[in-house]
Amino acid sequence: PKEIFRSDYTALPFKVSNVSMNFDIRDGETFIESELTIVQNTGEGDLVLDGEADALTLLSISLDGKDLVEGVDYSIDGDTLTIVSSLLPTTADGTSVLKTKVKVHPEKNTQLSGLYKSGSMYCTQCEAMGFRRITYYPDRPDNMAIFDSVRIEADKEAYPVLLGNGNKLEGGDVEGDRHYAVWEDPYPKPSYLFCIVAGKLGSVSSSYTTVPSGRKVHLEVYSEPENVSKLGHALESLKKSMKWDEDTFGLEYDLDVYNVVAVNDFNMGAMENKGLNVFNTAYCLADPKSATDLDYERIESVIGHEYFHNWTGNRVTCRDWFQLTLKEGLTVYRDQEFSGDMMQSHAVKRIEDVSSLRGRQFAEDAGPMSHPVRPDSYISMDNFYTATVYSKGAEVVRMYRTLLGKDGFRKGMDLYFERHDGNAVTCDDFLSAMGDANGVDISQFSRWYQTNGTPTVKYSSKYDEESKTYYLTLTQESNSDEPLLIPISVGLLDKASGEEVVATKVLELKEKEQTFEFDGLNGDVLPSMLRGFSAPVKLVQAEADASEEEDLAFLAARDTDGFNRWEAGQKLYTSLIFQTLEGNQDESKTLDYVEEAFGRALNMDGNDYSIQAYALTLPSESTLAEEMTVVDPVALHKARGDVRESLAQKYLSEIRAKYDELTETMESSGSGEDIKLDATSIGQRRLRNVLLGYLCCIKDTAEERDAASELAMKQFESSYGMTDRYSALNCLASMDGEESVVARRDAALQKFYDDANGDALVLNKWFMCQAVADLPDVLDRVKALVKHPDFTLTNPNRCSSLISAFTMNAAHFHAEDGEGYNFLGDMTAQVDKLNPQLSSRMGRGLIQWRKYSEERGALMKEALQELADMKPISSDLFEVVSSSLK
Ligand code: DPP
Ligand code: ZN
Repeated sequence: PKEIFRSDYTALPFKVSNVSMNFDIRDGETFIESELTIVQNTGEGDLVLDGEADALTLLSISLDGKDLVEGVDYSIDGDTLTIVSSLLPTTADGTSVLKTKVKVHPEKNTQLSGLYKSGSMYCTQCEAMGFRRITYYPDRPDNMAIFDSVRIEADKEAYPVLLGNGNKLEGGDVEGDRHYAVWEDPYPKPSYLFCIVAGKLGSVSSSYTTVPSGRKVHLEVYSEPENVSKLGHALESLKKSMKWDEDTFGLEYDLDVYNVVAVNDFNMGAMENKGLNVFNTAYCLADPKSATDLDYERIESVIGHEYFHNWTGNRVTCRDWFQLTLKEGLTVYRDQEFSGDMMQSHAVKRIEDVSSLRGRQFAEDAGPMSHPVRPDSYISMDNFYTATVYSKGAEVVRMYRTLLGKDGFRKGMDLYFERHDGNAVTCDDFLSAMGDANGVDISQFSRWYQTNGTPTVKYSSKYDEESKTYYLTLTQESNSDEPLLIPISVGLLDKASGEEVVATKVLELKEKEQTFEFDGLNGDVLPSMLRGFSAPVKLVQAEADASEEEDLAFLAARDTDGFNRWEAGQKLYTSLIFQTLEGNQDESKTLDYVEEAFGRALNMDGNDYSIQAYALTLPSESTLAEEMTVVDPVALHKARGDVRESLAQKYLSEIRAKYDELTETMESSGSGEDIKLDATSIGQRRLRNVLLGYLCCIKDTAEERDAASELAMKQFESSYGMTDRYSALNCLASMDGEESVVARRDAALQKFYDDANGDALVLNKWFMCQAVADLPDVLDRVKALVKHPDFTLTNPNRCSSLISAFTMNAAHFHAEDGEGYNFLGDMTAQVDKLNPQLSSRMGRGLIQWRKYSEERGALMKEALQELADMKPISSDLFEVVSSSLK
């Protein structure tokens, strides 16, 4: 496998300006003709077309009407086809027309890249490098071409719907019970945004009129016919996204049609193909009986994400794949803001996003696959659709917003589009637009693009009584030799009164060390640091002082910043969990502070139910693991569980009273079949399920186990909506012991399975809740489920819902005998033969071996080595595995 470097970028000598294609879809094979108009770009070099040898059979090739001869006019070497440059245009305005015809086998394409078959439909996935599995082409994003005409022909009865990018030009019948459609996309686009779909599809449709242009856009969301009743939420979310982008960034949609197709077998969440998005069914289909609140929220945010790509990604795209964060970081930032607006709570959204960043991206950045948001090299680009490029990339964009302010950020966005619409550009271009639009030099900020790892910011402070001045000293440490530009949002609270005396202020940390002064104060203050998590860093107090936890307790109660109130509580929980882990909890006052914070959260007034739920939730094991030098997942799981149980015991009656009160409120507001999706209803369910979790973690005695399983069973049986039902099932799935308890667990699992009635997304949930269950024999259960008739390795959702879910079940996956590692290794090896994008994701479960004890690390390495020695191995998996064995 070959490593590609960012520094090696060169512009194309020749490029394709216009494309016409014809897809002739037949049973078992599809014939694809392409007509490419070739023009000079730099003119220096050969015309090299990408075409994957394993996928394409070349049937004919001609240039300007003349058949080309292999070895004379062109040559094929591995996955490229090179045309002798003397045959090509010699002037800047000359053109040549290259025609090729290839044959592909979509039915056999288990990689789900290029043209493939999912269930009864044909669809394509071209990002990042799938188009080279469809035809010979300069398959890189800086070749933006106009696809004048894409004709699709197929059997009329089996594939009545034929879709392409852009607008439909014409359609009609063809001899032999076949039919065709021709699509045209007037906007220049890179090949990764190409898409066709053919299938027997149902749909829902609507329209949206853009503002201010008044363009009437036809919106249509498609799926297999049996799922049509679950498409409404996606359609509504699309309209909300369109309006939000107009209101927030002045960006309008630019075609007359916007189609979305839900596909069951899909490697990603969704794909922003121009005018024809393809969605993983898990991010598109929803009804109250099958989808949780989280599913609904995720659909809205991913619909938003793909829609927002139309400007940040499609109209302005990436010059090369190293720039992926240019479109993904920016678009994730946009979808986060959209969701925050839709939820009417940016604090809730921020808590969720930061939790995910810490739980996933921080770990990635500390491991062998650590890379800057703009990587310097790759073997397989598919491996760089990472938490770093996406989530940390979004944090990088958020920092521009924090540094430049709302209006400054908008000015930067406007200039970015003004300069680059229709072009393929770089992260540097984005930075320049942000700086130039605001007349500021932010070149120092570019270091964020080239620095991997999570920086640490340390702070220390002192208050000078005499001058009534507070001095805050910040230092930074990172993998960058030169200091980063880090926005640190700070507020100050008066220690005596608890009032906020300095409102949120953005400090620009530009040096390795810097002291900021706040004068005119009335007395000593407490800083509320890094408000709203203003930078993706680890914040630590320089000298831990005796009052640190007292200060956290104060902030957990008094901070005016919703995110930081939550954060202070999380730090207290973390401290208690680590003390429990180390067995030295006794002398400290931490327990008092934690109980105080927990009790206060439990009795919070008002109806900010989601905030309340998150304030009562302990940090996840993956977030906690980030703070340990050597991770012992079994001990960590136990310590966290002990803290959880002790809180549940201490507050048992209050938790139960609150749970019952919420049950009553929800019933009287007419929950039943009418599942409401407003923030209050979602928050109530979220809180009640957190409380159920506490009530069900008390299970030391037979009576306690019986009571817990009875309560969970009651919720399971009485709830109509999936959120409450699935929460209850998750509690039940981890219950063990007496016959009555086991009987309830098994009955609930059976009922859930039966009620699913074959619904793929509900079955995924059924597999997942068993994979993450806290049962001593969970691995045996998972192995048995691999043999279940509904299990398959060919569907990424199904595979992940069992195998990847199990690897998240850290205490069991990391069992000391190493069986979890062997199991993952075996499964990964099998999947690698089918779908390398999926196997390389699975293989990541093993690569962090340096984080664990010597014994565990050695066992993980053994499993990795077996994968590394496998022949053949995909380059995707090879890159991941070898990175960690270096
Ligand atoms: N479809 C994926 C996304 O939207 C990759 N572009 O993030
Ligand atoms: Zn994206």
